[in-house]
Amino acid sequence: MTSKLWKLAYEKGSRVIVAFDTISAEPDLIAESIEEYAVGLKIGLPFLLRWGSEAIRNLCRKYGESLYMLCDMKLADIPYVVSEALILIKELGFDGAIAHVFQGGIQEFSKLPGRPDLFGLIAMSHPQSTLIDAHFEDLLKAVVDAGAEGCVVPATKPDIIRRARRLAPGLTLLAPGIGAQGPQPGSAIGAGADFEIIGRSVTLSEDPGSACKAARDAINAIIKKQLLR
Ligand code: BMP
Repeated sequence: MTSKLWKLAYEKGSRVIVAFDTISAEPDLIAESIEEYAVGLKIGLPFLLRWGSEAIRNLCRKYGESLYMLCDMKLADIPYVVSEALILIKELGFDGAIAHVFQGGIQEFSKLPGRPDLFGLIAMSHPQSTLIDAHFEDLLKAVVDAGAEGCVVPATKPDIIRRARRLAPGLTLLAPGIGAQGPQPGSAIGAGADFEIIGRSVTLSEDPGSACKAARDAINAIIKKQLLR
């Protein structure tokens, strides 16, 4: 799976997934401005609580062809509840979902028929995530063994990205933490990630379209350099 994500990435020449958590304007306005430059849209819990599930359904309906729709509610529950949530996530129109791995049970909910693409979170970008980071190799193994499509790796910790890339060459690696959390666009791809997740530096920018385009171009310059190497 993840074929839609990769297909759109090649068609649009973009590895940018924009995170909608806190946004500075109507969702539709921002989605429209980044549609051309981003490959996907990641919707988080603050967005759901502020705008509601109908707004999400509308975004999926309107942008679901041109953008890969990724649901990020940080699922971390018993496999039965995660499975229920994954069914509803798919019904809303999402292509993929992020789930935590540390709670155990990914082997079970990854078997759910008709589920969205699954990205297991194996380490986090904030400095305090020491407990989860200490176990990232075990968590990565659980993701691979479960047959999930990919995992979330921290852009702020390139050594973890490099190690994950080496240990799991076939997984799609999504890296959040670009921009507002420090790292420059392109740095996570340079370390081995496949996609960069960018939130505030696009969504709170005065011109989200230009900010997204600039990130896309910076990432593409790094990819070009890698190809020429
Ligand atoms: P921002 O670029 O505004 O920091 O947003 C980053 C996004 O990536 C947020 O949606 C956040 O939930 C997510 N994220 C993260 O920042 N670090 C992680 O380790 C995992 C995430 O999913």
